[in-house]
Amino acid sequence: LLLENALRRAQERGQLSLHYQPQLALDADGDSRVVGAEALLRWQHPELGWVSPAEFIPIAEASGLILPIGEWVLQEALQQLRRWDDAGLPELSMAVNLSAVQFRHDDLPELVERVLADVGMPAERLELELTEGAAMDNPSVAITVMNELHERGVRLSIDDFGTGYSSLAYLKKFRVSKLKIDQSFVRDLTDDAEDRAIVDAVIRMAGALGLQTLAEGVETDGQLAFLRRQGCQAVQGYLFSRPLTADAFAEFVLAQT
Ligand code: G
Ligand code: G
Ligand code: MN
Ligand code: NA
Repeated sequence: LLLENALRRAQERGQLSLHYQPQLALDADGDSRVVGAEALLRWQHPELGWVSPAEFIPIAEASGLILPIGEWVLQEALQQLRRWDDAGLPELSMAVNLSAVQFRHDDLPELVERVLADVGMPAERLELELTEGAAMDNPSVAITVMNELHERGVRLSIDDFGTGYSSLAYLKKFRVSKLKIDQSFVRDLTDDAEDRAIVDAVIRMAGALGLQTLAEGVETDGQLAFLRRQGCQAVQGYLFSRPLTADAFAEFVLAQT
């Protein structure tokens, strides 16, 4: 409860911020280039220091605070995208994490449309990340919401893919454009034949269903080489960069070109 009250004040006191982790496309010629950012929420409390999202997101969800916080995240991330455009960065996409609570909320498609319009950002530049749990919670509602977001031009990806209990039957019905392969499958890729088999199967299945794949938690050249060979389209991880402040992210992107 103490943490909940602190979190309630965090937003108005400017203790929340976003960090951005580069997402890179793997080109056919063996190159990689930054094509997007994932916005990751950070909370710096004056006494507690940095509070981990793993700790405060569940509190934000249980208390309903995730709705105003989530709206702030969406707005801030899209405004940042505009600032990067103005600073001459290439046209990037912005990935924003959605919690199940936000996804279930009636207003989500209208809210997303309104924030995009306020910031003046085309819907195609935004990608919303949803976990399997959030989608499978109520699959028929999920399908409706996904369709409404799709009609507005917003893309959806399934986050932490393979760790939840999404049924393959639903994957066919869900309007998603990308599977983010969970870092738990990527971590031991070079020594674990089973993880290699799983990642290979996910990439092939995604290809057959017309979905993109992005592997998370890529930390080594060996992992990258395997992913590239299997046809994974995009990667994210410490091998390239940790989540960065907005300014550091801009420097990172400008340094590669
Ligand atoms: O950045 P880090 O690894 O500490 O993030 C931990 C978890 O918090 C991840 O599962 C991530 O998806 C989640 N998370 C980070 N930012 C947000 C956000 O803005 N909204 C929601 N719902 N979850 C977030
Ligand atoms: O659940 P979600 O994928 O949204 O959360 C991503 C989390 O993974 C972030 O907290 C981010 O800091 C973390 N992360 C990103 N890249 C790596 C990586 O290469 N290795 C590890 N261990 N964690 C990573
Ligand atoms: Mn994510
Ligand atoms: Na993830």
